Amino acid sequence: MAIINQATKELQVKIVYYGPAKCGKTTNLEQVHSNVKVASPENKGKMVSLATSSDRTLFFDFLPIEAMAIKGFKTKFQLYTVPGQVIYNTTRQLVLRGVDGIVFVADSQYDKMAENVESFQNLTDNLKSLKMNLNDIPYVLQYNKRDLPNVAPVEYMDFLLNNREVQVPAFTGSASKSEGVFESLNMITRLLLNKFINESARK
Ligand SMILES: Nc1nc2c(ncn2[C@@H]2O[C@H](COP(=O)(O)OP(=O)(O)OP(=O)(O)O)[C@@H](O)[C@H]2O)c(=O)[nH]1
Ligand SMILES: [Mg+2]
Repeated sequence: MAIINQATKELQVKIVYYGPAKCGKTTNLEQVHSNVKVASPENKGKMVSLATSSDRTLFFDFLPIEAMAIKGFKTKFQLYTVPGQVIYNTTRQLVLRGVDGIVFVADSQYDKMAENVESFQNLTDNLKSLKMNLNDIPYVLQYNKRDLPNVAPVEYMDFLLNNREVQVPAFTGSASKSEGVFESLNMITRLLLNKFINESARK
């Protein structure tokens, strides 16, 4: 649930990057952190990462971004990644708490399809355990690592990961070259802000 502070006119939104181990979630946040354009430098938050020595996320990465004012509200996006390694499921559940929007990052390499599907299933299971449902949460898909030679066709990845009743926006990307990173982030923020505007219009 987005945090709306009527007193300070602030809207705080939590976006979680989810996906299997080494699919490129941390890389997405690093690219956003290096390339995001903000009105003034103090609007650019510090990126906090808790990683093992081999750069695997141990707990999560966190990057706050202050964005434009909308309907008189200052919007603050908090970007988080989960640790993709299967063993860290409790941490994934913790990071998912209070999530508003999700960028599901999939690894496009053919031999990662089973891990992608497993991670997507793990996402829906973890949301269920938090009494949330993916149908109610805006999310986008990012088919990452398209620069590698052994990638699966987009249609096949759509078939595996974007086969729910309502199809969601899916982007191809190479996060390490910053491709697809802002396309995914812009779309999820647009979906979230539309939801906020629609909900506040109904009140
Ligand atoms: N070739 C290629 N490599 C990438 C791409 N995106 C990320 N990588 C590399 O993949 C490796 C894993 O990336 P991370 O961003 O650490 O992956 P992660 O999803 O955060 O992994 P966990 O924290 O273990 O869940 C790193 O060596 C990245 O440089 C990409 O688009 N293409
Ligand atoms: Mg990581």
